[in-house]
Amino acid sequence: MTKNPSVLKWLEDMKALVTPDQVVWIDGSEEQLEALRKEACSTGEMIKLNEEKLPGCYLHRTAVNDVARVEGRTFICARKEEDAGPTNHWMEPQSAYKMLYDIARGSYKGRTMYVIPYSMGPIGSPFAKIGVELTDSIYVVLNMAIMTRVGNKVWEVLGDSEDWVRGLHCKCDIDEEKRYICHFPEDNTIISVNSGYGGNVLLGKKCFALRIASFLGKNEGWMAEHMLILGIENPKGEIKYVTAAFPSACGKTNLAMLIPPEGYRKNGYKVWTVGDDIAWMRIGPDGRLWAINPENGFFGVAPGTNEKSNPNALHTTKAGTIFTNVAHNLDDNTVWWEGLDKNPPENAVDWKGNPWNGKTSDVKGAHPNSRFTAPAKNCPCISPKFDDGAGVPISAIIFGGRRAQTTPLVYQSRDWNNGVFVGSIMASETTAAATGAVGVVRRDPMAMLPFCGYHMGDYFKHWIEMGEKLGDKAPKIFNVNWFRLDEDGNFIWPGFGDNLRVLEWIIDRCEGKVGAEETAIGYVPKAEDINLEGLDFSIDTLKSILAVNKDQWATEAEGIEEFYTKFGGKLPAELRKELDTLKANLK
Ligand code: GTP
Ligand code: SPV
Ligand code: MN
Repeated sequence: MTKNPSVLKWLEDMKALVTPDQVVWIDGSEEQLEALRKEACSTGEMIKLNEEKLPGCYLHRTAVNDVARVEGRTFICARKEEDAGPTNHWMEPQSAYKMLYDIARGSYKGRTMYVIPYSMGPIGSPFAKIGVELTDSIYVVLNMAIMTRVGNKVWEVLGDSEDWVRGLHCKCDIDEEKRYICHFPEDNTIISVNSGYGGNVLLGKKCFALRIASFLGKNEGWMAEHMLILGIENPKGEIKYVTAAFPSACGKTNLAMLIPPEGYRKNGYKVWTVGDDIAWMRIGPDGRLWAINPENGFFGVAPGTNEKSNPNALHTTKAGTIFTNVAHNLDDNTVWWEGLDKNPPENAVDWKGNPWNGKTSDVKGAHPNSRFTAPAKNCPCISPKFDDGAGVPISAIIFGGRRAQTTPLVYQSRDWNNGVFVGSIMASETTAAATGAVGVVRRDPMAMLPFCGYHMGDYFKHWIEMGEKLGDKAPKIFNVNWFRLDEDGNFIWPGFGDNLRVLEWIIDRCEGKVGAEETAIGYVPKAEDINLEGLDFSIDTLKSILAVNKDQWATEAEGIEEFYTKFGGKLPAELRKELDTLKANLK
């Protein structure tokens, strides 16, 4: 398969450690993947779904204690503790290797080692990076084959280079007490043990494409971000691309696949999906910021996805998709989740594997973090630029989170550094995407709190420096909040497709076509500049969610002040200055 000495040496070492019965090289062929699907079905690891309704689709259930990322057990193993920074858990690398090897030793006994060569980014793109994942799970192989570009082509591109990321995954016995997701940025290495859940084990995704890649990006002068990428085509056929960073389960997939409201569709607006979770961005030959999506599929949240909220996502999951931890409808061998429709199946099995009647049961059929793994090419609005190794030029960067109050529907930063400040102070209510309490407001800078592979103070500095390099070609920076609640706890803004109304204002601002109101926090739209045509939504309500409440923001500023103390001397002076300006503005 490959004669790459660094790959072969590492493989020999890992084989000696985990002692598999056999080694299978994943070549990327459909025949091999099909044989693995059959094998997984024969052992019960996967269930083949109704071939007529869901061709090529499968259901998998993870262990009940293994349904989300585990931030408390995720480590950055830099040689110096300071390099992991105050927002990451740290372990000294030598003792981490020892502990992990002790857990991994002999764990493939009686099992098969699958060797997965994969490319993050279109193979051969100047943005792309290569990884090799070793796993004892067919489910991981099949998911990686959807989420990344796998197979022999990757070896060809790699040649004898030593520039690739090592990933060892051992399922072991899914023991929570021995679950570790460890990253060694200085060694380009990831080791994940005792889990079988996506974000912990699909090592190309969060582990490589964010934690390791953010570290590489800082050293090499590019950016790896937790961002969707989408293109907005106007009636003249011009396409502008934006990226958006929202924390986990805060609407990236939904915004990336947005269907314009009817009036916009009639006028010829279209939205093109380039990515739904991760963006790698570099300064292009023209001095602008260009982005690719390093992934090849979508690992999306199932609950809440329906014909109204996100028809494109739903359509994307109709073939070649692996569903994880959703309910199994036994009547027609299909799947169901909360929020799919108002007709839950009566004769079903819930995500835990127990018999389940959706009409009478008071427990959920699908886990709130149940997911679909679907090929990007299935998406009806996938961008023609999806496979373009040069990427797409970015006009605007949008930050956002889930805030019941305080943060307006949308505002624009004054300039790049103020925009970095806006990203650094992001806060959002926690979701089911990670284990732990749900609905607690926490600071999540740039939606990267769980994913930044080094000191977050250095990460802020890297953002500031990217802005210096980009100069007047830098994208404009905005913040959005679709999640303001009324007194009864209902979302005020309709969201989903109607978010295009806000994107239109953002694009118009980038082009200098529309004015704004300057406030203490930045530029807020004049209510009449947000197009409400065809929407049953009053301009007064709009004003209420555009308002900047100085008392709430004064409390916010105190919270930011406290949050910033974490970074000590590593907090860039530029951000300190931005906070002082905010406080002065609020006086
Ligand atoms: P990860 O894959 O975890 O990174 O999540 P994500 O950011 O892609 O989130 P996703 O688009 O899957 O949305 C998560 C949840 O937010 C779903 O339950 C959606 O229904 C809900 N959601 C998304 N967009 C909106 C919106 O505009 N308004 C409201 N109210 N809810 C939304
Ligand atoms: C997220 O949690 O942000 C996800 C899903 O996109 S996971 O792959 O689990 O990280
Ligand atoms: Mn995500």
